[in-house]
Amino acid sequence: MLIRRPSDIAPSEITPRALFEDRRQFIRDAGLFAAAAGLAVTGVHPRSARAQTGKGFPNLKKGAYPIGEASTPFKDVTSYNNFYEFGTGKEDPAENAGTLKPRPWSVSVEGECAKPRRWDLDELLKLAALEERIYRLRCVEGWSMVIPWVGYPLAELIKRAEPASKAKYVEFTTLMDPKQMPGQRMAVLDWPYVEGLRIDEAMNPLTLLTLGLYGDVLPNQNGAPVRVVVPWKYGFKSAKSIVRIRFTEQEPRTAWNKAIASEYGFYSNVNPQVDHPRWSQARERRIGEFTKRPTLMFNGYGEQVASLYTGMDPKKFF
Ligand SMILES: Nc1nc2c(c(=O)[nH]1)N[C@H]1C(S)=C(S)[C@@H](COP(=O)(O)O)O[C@H]1N2
Ligand SMILES: [Mo]
Repeated sequence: MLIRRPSDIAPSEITPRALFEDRRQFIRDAGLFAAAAGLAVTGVHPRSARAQTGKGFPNLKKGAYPIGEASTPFKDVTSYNNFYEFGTGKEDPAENAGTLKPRPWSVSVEGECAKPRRWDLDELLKLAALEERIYRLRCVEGWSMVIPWVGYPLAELIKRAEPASKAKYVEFTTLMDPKQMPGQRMAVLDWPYVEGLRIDEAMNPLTLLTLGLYGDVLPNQNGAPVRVVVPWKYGFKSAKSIVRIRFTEQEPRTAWNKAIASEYGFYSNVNPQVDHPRWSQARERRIGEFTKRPTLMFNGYGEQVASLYTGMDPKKFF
């Protein structure tokens, strides 16, 4: 008997395959039960993708800034990752991130602001209307994806903290816990992973506080339960599994800048005209495609963000 009754099937068995086949609209239209009966026949899916609930987010708004490009398949989005806390290989995070416990979770918002406080994950999920934002993600190593994230502008959270005039930057810190993140036992980076933005970059409506992808919660390997996504910058600026957001007067010391300052600057805006010291950034390989495509200035988001850098030399502030 191949088809099991829906009650025998954990929701987590259903979602990845449904998503891999890009049948989300079908699920919405047909209802989850019908989809469950039809799709749960085979159980092949990436292991940590089970972190998805199968329930999805109700009332997801269609997001702003459509790009009119096909999303990278769910399977690639969740099995080809950079998340050095779980190993340095692209397949390592999907294999190893099962040790991360995304609940309970909270994010402390602190530093130069009038209203510092700790936000529980459930409070963050309710803070503002969740949208689906389909963004290009360009990795500094030369590959890219298109990912349907779920979240809302980080500005929604920032404004509630009432940043002080001294708050010139925002620092993001990933969880530090070698038990949950075994890669932190290796001195690849100076843990915890830290990233940062200028406060106007952090307040830009493109900058997304991200709580999901493909219509459901974030799989562990993609930075569960909450991360930042900054689509006009190289992927490493988008810190995963964050526990702290801090307003600072000084430019944050970021993990990659500390490791190799000559190669990874604070700004790291996607720019096909500014090469990495060891390779060109002019072209990129979209995961799933064979021929390389040209890399777009600001990853294609120049209209929204170019004005943030007026008068700054991109070769100096790389
Ligand atoms: N904490 C943490 N955040 C991280 C990384 C990491 O190693 N650790 N890798 C970055 C890099 S280099 C990229 S390209 C993106 C990849 O995000 P994705 O795996 O969800 O596509 O996450 C970024 N965020
Ligand atoms: Mo990256």
